[in-house]
Amino acid sequence: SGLDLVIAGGTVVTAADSYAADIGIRDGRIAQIGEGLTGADRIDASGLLVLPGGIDAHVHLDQPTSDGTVMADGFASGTRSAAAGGNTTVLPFALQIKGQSLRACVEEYHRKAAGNCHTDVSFHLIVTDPTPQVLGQELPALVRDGYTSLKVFMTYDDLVLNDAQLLDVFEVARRERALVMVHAEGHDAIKHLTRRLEDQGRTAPYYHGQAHAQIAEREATHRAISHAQLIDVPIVIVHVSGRDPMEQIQWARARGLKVHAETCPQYIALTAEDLRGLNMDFEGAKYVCSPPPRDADSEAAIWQGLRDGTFDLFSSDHCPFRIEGPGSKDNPRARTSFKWVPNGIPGVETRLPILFSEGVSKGRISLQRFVALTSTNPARLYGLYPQKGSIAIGADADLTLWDPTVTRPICQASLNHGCDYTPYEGMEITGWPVRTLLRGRTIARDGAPTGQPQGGHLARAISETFENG
Ligand code: DUC
Ligand code: ZN
Ligand code: ZN
Ligand code: ZN
Repeated sequence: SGLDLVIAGGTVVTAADSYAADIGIRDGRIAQIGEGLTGADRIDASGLLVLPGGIDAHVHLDQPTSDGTVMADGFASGTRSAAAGGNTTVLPFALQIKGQSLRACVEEYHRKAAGNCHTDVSFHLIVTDPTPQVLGQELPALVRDGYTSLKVFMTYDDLVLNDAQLLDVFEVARRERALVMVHAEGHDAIKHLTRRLEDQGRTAPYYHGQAHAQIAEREATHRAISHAQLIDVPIVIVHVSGRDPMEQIQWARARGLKVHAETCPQYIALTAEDLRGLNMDFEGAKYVCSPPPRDADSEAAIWQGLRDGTFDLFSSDHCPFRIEGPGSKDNPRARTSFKWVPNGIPGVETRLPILFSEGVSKGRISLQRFVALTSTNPARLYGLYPQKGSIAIGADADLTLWDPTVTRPICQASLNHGCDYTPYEGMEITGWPVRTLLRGRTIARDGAPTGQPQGGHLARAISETFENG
């Protein structure tokens, strides 16, 4: 048969079904699916699920910050961590610094990634400076080169776009068929609440959660939706934290608008209470991310949305900062106010285990939904399907072998990221990845990365969301 490798005796799981079958791999692609296959090499997958490799469509690696803090993962450690956690592709961001050409920005991130990637990668652009040159020339050219998605921010002093700029970017995105991801939090409302809290001496990390109120997220979500409706362009609302912004997304969908939505592990596994730390102390900084985790009601809403299709995507929003040492969350200014605590938490390695354990093992979502949210939908929405995100003849042999029975806690000591803590320390997880294969080659086993970096950069097609309707 000329197969290089057979994954034998496992249960193949896709977004549509589950069935017992062997998978035959040749030249890094899936060449056969069937019974009794033989090849030069063989992996026994009996008792295991065989999933399309995880695609984490929202990770931050090696991004500079404006305040001297340092991201804890570059492309080497970030993609090692991703591989160990069952992922074969990650989509990090290429962050445009104001004044920088978008092309120069992309080339800089290619240099950072080159030779370091254990998974495949593909960059989303972050547009912070939508000059006529960027909108008229650079963005269209980059979309044609396979950078078919971009992110815009509605908050942060050095990233925020005003409404006029958002509309300008949406217009170009419509014309070029680029998918826009929106960070929807209202900048002025957050700044107002921050000042009030600081005036009252409420400066502990806990108050980050109050400053980044869900109302501000809801308002910005609706504003983004309205602007997208004016321009008639699809958007993705990323890192949706709770019930209020979800209602805006459902409102839009009920009117036939193409508003896609992403949520993240922190909104099902953490709450605002975690930001209290031990006793309103700096320990709470371990959980500071934006939007912040909410309450039990929002968590229930998120689960409902994961089930009913409100959410297309479940991504990590991996944005790691160490909790100790130079460049970490714990810096002198951060001790004076929550507003200086860098926003972000690690999660690329724990995303799949958390959703599997809390979702599939606890009976909240089906295996098919798990695969759709973590691999197939991100591939479809971001122009990687069917090369990625599927188990089908001709697809890349990106596979994750999963043991649904093993139970052990999440533990920082066994993670591969560059961060010095996990916000999920001690969380009991049932169901772990045991082997990750990228184009037929093993890149991780039993939670440990293996071998040299073999990942490459993927030029992406136009998002499927532009194809129909
Ligand atoms: N937005 C993100 O997408 N990640 C981390 C912080 C933020 O504001
Ligand atoms: Zn964001
Ligand atoms: Zn993010
Ligand atoms: Zn531990």
